[in-house]
Amino acid sequence: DPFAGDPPRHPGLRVNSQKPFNAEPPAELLAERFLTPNELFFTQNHLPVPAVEPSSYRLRVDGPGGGTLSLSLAELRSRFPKHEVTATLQCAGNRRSEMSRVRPVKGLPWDIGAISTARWGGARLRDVLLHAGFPEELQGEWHVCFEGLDADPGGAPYGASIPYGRALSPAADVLLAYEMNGTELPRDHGFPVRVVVPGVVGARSVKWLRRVAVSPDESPSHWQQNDYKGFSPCVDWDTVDYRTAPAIQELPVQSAVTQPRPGAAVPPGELTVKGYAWSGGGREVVRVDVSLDGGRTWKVARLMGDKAPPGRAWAWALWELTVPVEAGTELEIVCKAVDSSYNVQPDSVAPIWNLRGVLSTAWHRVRVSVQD
Ligand SMILES: Nc1nc2c(c(=O)[nH]1)N[C@H]1C(S)=C(S)[C@@H](COP(=O)(O)O)O[C@H]1N2
Ligand SMILES: [Mo]
Repeated sequence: DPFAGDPPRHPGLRVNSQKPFNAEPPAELLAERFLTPNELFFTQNHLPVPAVEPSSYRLRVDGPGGGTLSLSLAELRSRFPKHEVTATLQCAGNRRSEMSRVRPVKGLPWDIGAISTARWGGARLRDVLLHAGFPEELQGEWHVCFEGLDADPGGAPYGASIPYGRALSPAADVLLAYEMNGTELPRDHGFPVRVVVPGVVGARSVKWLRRVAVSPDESPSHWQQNDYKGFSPCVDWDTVDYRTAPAIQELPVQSAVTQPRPGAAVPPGELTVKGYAWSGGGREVVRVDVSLDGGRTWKVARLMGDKAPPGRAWAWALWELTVPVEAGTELEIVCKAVDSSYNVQPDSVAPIWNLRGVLSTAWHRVRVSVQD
């Protein structure tokens, strides 16, 4: 069993697949803390978790002149200043289960929890690339490609890439992280070193990082080329051509209600609705609108959390709204967020349906009844 060496996990997680391990925190707990505790942070593994001996770990960085830089964990920690960033990671498949209710899609049935937030600590990718001899800027199209230590049975590693400009930009805060919420990275989250690309789809934040290379082409990995792309609702598995769509990088604006849960019976009196909202590319969430009547009338939720520097809102906003509710009524709670570019979420799922069930960002709807 290639998964026999996987680490133990928290029993409270909602498991979408055991081998490879894919799990999300229960929705009620998701927005209880601004920083998701490590053992509840959602996990998406495509392959078995590699066992890494920290003392023999080396990160290989292919330099510009054909040479390679090899860094031990101790060197990564000591040669580069430690930089800390609070960032939310979201899988492109978050909320996929709502999309499959419109029409079946291929992929794990994530509920609203394929998203979590941590304080990451590590070396800036920028500092490591500059140290390896790369320049601040390169003319033309270049990509920074990452490979993980996890590989499929044919030996192909997990891989992904990001544009060179993002990797080098001091304002983009891309990390080679070795700490998560003040402790070493847990095995499920990439021990000993992972990439963290704030504001970008989780798939590019490569875990168990073994190699960094700069290339005129995007990563040749299956997950860069033939997955994690969006298509029109008219495209099906007979007609899809993955070469025609760009790889997902920055994600669109997203929000969801974490409390109450669908189908709940809530007591009359004061009801507190809670949730999260986040947008990609460092775009701050500027407002969350909440409706209790399916979207006919709206109220503005209270946003919680610290204000981020402009264009660097990497972490989610948690929000709350307390409203009076009457016994015997049925509520259809809806939330929708607005980001700093005034991007909004689409009102329904069908027009954004896609065969892989990614980018599921329609208004989140939760039906509850008010009962004594
Ligand atoms: N090496 C490696 N990195 C990986 C993955 C993987 O399977 N292998 N999964 C990716 C995907 S699709 C996501 S959404 C994030 C999830 O990170 P997490 O498990 O720490 O939440 O890791 C990304 N990095
Ligand atoms: Mo993902």
